[in-house]
Amino acid sequence: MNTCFPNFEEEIRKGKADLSRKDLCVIIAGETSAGKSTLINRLVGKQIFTPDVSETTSTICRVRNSGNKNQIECKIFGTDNQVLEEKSFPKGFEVSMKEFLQEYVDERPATSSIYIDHVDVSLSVPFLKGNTMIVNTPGIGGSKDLEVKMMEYLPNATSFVFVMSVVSAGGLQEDRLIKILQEVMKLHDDQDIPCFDPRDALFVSNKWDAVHKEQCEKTWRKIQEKLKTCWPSFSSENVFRTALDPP
Ligand SMILES: Nc1nc2c(ncn2[C@@H]2O[C@H](COP(=O)(O)OP(=O)(O)O)[C@@H](O)[C@H]2O)c(=O)[nH]1
Ligand SMILES: [Mg+2]
Repeated sequence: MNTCFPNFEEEIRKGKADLSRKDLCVIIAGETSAGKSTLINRLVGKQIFTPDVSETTSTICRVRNSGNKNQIECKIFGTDNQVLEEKSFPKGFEVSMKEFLQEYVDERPATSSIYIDHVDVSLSVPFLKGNTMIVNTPGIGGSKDLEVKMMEYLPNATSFVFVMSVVSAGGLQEDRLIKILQEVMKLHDDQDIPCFDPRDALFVSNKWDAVHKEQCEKTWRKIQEKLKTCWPSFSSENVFRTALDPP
C-alpha cells in the first residue's frame, strides 16, 4: 500500500479531519490597517469592530449568523476551547458590545490576549447560512506573536478574502501580504486545506480614495500584474477596488 500511495495514512487522517469539520470559515486576511475590520463591518451592516490605525485586531474573531434579530451574542474562548466569558447585547446596545469586544479584540499593552484563543460574535446576518463564518484575523506587519496566531489559523479556511491597502506600495510588499499568499499556497499544495480552491480567493484593494485620479489606471494595472505573478490562479474578476471608509 505504501509503495502505491506513499503517506496514505497521513492523507486519510487529513481527509477525516476535513470531513468532520463543521464550520466553514471565510478568512479575511491582510496586512494591518488595510481595512479588514472595516470590510467586515460593511459586510454585516453593523459596527462590530472599531476600525483604527493605532490598534490592531489581536484575536481571531469569528462572525456568525444567529438568526436572532434582537440581540448580539459574544463569546470569548480560551486556549483550551473553554468559554471564558459570554455576554448578550439587546438591540440598541451596540455601543456597549463594541466596548466589551474591544477589551478582547484590540491590541493594548494590558490585554492578556495570549490566553484567548478566539472570539465568536453571533448576530443576524442572513447571507451567512448554516455554519459559514467570516473570520477577522490579526494583520501581518504588526507584532510577531500576532502574525504567528494568524498563520496558525489559516488551515481552518474554506475560503479567503485578502485585503490590501493601495496606499502602501499597492498593498503588495514582498514581506507582507505575499508572505500570507505563499503560506496559503503551501497549505494548498500540501493538501492541508482540501476544501479550498485558489480560484475562489477574493482580493480587495482598499483605500482608493487616496489615489490621485491620474495614477489610478497605472496603479490598478500594476496590482493586477503583481497578483498574477504571486497567485497562480488569479483572475481579474476576483479583485475589487474599494474605498470602504473614506475620510
Ligand atoms: N482613507 C481610507 N481609510 C480607510 C479606508 N478603509 C479603512 N480605512 C481606515 O484605515 C484604518 C484601519 O482600518 P481597519 O479596518 O482597522 O484595518 P485592519 O487593521 O485591516 O482591520 C482605520 O482608521 C479606517 O478608518 C478607506 O477606504 N479609505
Ligand atoms: Mg482589524
